[in-house]
Amino acid sequence: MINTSTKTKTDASENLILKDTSGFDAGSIRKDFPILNTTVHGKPLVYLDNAATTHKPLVVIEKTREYFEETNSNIHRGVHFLSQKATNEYEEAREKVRSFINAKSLKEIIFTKGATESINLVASTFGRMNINAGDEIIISYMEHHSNIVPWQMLTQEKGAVLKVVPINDHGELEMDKLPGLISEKTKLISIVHVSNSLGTINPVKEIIDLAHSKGIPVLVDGSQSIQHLKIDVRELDCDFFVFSGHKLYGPTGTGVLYGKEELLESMPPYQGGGDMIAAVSFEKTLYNELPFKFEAGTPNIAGMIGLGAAIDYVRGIGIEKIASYEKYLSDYAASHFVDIPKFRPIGSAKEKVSVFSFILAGIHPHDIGTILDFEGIAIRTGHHCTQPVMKRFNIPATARVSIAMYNTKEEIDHFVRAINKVFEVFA
Ligand code: C6P
Repeated sequence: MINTSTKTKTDASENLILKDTSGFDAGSIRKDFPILNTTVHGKPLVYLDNAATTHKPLVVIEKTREYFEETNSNIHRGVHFLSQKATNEYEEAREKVRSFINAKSLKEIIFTKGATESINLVASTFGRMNINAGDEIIISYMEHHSNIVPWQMLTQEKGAVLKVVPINDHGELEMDKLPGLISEKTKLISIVHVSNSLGTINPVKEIIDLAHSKGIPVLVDGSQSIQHLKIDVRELDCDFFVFSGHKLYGPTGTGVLYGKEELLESMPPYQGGGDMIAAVSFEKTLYNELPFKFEAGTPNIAGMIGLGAAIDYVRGIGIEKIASYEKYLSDYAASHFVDIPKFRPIGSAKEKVSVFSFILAGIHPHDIGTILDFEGIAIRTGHHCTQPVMKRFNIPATARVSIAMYNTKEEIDHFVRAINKVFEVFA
């Protein structure tokens, strides 16, 4: 199924897929993603909106279908065969996640419905327990709203203070400002690993080491790093790491909160309900052990099993191979984007993943997106849930191209040609 050798390939979007020279067989990979055969407005789909969500390989689609056809049952509560089968498959998915990010224990892997819920969980539990009036939380200018609003809600509730690490004109953190923002009142640093609107890879290890030297825990939002970089939570030594499964080729409605066991043990539950309890009476409830203490109610069983299949798929290819192909494609894209007239990149960090935000002077990003859509090209336009980034660059929105392992050089060429149509319309 997966073959990383160099070869020429064909499929329904054949005219967009030619021989690539990086040694990574994107053509073979594309065959695993049925949606890539879709046509949009009569044109082959060119999907360059992977930071919003990635498409799902057949193994993920088949795994979830197989679950509903052959297993479908509630977990952790049935003595019958199917319930135990569903429980086993669900817990196998947890082990796949654990091993993928190299967590120490299964107790450290909490399943959620996405990165947003994972951050809200930490804010509502760790945050409510540890942040008091006058305390400080540090985030950055390039956070996704889901790593701003929960902390804003918490600081407002507690009379605490939110401090923000600024970013420079390249869209990099101004790291020299961080030490000055830290004080003895700092109770948490919550920082994005890779920016969804700028593509910047932040030096999270450096931030974690600095924070730990002052006894401050760190949450890393890995929503845009998990699909591009090798993640080792023990090597990073982060206290919390969150991501969404749907950006890692898994189903929507799946997410992960990694937390160090001792921290998770110390935190109160998030939601109350079934499965998170050991014993309930009207007087008192004893909570379940980790990780179940944080997983109230019937979860997205099929989704998490699908995420397990997505992790198997990515591991089968190798995240390093994916990263090096994406780097090759990014370099190719960057070298062609500079030739586009009036092209202004937003985010030109030295360390970047395959995410390109840009504006074309005088043309609204929504118009760019709409015209490209008629060429079969899907990009995202808007503020990307990072309004402070837009404010920092004094723009209302950007157009964003985000590349995944199934994209090709020829798709980038097609995109560059299609941009000419935008200029024709606005001539
Ligand atoms: N970014 C994008 O198009 P959820 O919605 O919970 O799956 O992920 C939230 C989230 C958190 N952090 C970062 C860095 C993200 O990029 C996202 C989701 C999508 O850029 C949708 S706005």
